[in-house]
Amino acid sequence: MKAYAAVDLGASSGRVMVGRAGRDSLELVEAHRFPNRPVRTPEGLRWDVLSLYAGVLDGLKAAGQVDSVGIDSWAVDYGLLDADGALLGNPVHYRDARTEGVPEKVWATVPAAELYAATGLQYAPFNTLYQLTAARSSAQLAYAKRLLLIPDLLTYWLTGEQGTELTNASTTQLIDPRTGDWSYDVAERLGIDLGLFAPLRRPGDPAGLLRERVLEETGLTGPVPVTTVGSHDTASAVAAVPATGGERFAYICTGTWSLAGLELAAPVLTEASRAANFTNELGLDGTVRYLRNIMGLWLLQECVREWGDPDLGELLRAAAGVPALRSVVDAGDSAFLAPGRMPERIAQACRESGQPVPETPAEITRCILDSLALAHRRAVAEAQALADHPVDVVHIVGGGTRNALLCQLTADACGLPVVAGPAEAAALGNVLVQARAHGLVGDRASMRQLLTRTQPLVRYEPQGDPAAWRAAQARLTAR
Ligand code: LFR
Repeated sequence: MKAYAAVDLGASSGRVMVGRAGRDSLELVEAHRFPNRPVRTPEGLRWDVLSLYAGVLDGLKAAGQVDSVGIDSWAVDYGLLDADGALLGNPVHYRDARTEGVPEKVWATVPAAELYAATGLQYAPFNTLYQLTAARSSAQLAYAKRLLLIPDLLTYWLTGEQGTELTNASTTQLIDPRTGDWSYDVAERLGIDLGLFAPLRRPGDPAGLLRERVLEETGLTGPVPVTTVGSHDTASAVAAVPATGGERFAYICTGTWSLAGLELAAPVLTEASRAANFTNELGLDGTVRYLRNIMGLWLLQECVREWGDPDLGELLRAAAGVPALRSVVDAGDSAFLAPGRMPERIAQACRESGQPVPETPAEITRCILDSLALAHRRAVAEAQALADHPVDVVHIVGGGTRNALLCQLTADACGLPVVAGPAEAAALGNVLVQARAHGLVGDRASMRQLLTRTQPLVRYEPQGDPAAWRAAQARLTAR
């Protein structure tokens, strides 16, 4: 048995988990969880990356002696370093408003269709490419000698070594998904200096050893290697989809976001795929994560925050009692991206589309869950059609697996069986890639077999009237 520390940073909390893996066993224990509280400064919304780093150090201390450490987090965001390697300012949060109006400027130089053909990335205002364009004339960027994506920044602080992990780099919109290398032409036309990025590294590559100071701080005995994992949390989560061999599956990684799609051998770069706003992010072993970003449980998290944090279990029970599909909103709409006033914005969207306006927290919660299930249905159906890749089952992984109502509604909406679990997919994917790098598990398929043998999974069969979902979908698309 070996022990691996998986640092997994989400939009609202970070955690350090210890995974113990053997040839036929895999268990995960939480060593430390800490809040991730973005700060609204006079300049805009920022990540408190120092408090995250402190949380990582506390977590490693709580984890105790481990054989390796791996880090994953949300995508697209980065820190800039000066010539001495010191951080220039707090990393900007992807929900910050600085990219408003920027995509249009980018498309004036590289038309959106060309950008998609070259990078395969969905349109999302927060893609690193748009963030860098928004920052073009900032003093920070002028002084910057290095750009490190969030997990790479923390790895650098832990080990002193710099790199750019590929699965996360693929969310910058500066990578060609066919080659897994930089999209030199796009960068050049947009005046983005690729020299800012450290050399690419891949999941499984060594990322240095914990520095002396870190060993002192955490009480660990060196040498402790840091291993590159799928540092984009969604890449790690997809690696931990417990698909059985030969199964044709779609996946939905649920949490703050719902990322719904397929694991493919090659990107889909067609115009139809661009129009449907599917993304081709890179996964483990040269795979493509062909998926759509759906607003996810963010919609509910924001409402719950507004309602003063009521008991979630009770809220979900009450929502289960509300009549189904009375009103739905487009959970893929980036109008819901920014924080604040979420119940009001959802009510407004229902009002504008001539549907009954949900009023109580239970009604709004039901509206959100129905809308999410509907968005899941649409993404799963469209991904299959666009990639010509039919599936028989939908795997739900991540925090949303704890929401039984959402899982059942997703099965009903998709008209397919849903297998839910594991909840801590990103951390498990992180652990498994470390275990693989150290020779403990074999290929991707055997990683997944280990998950199916060791993790509790719940199966939901589709129920109810498929016509009701078709009608709700038609109501949304008619507008
Ligand atoms: C999920 C996620 C998504 C990415 C979004 C923003 O945590 O990583 O995959 O699109 O956050 O970075």
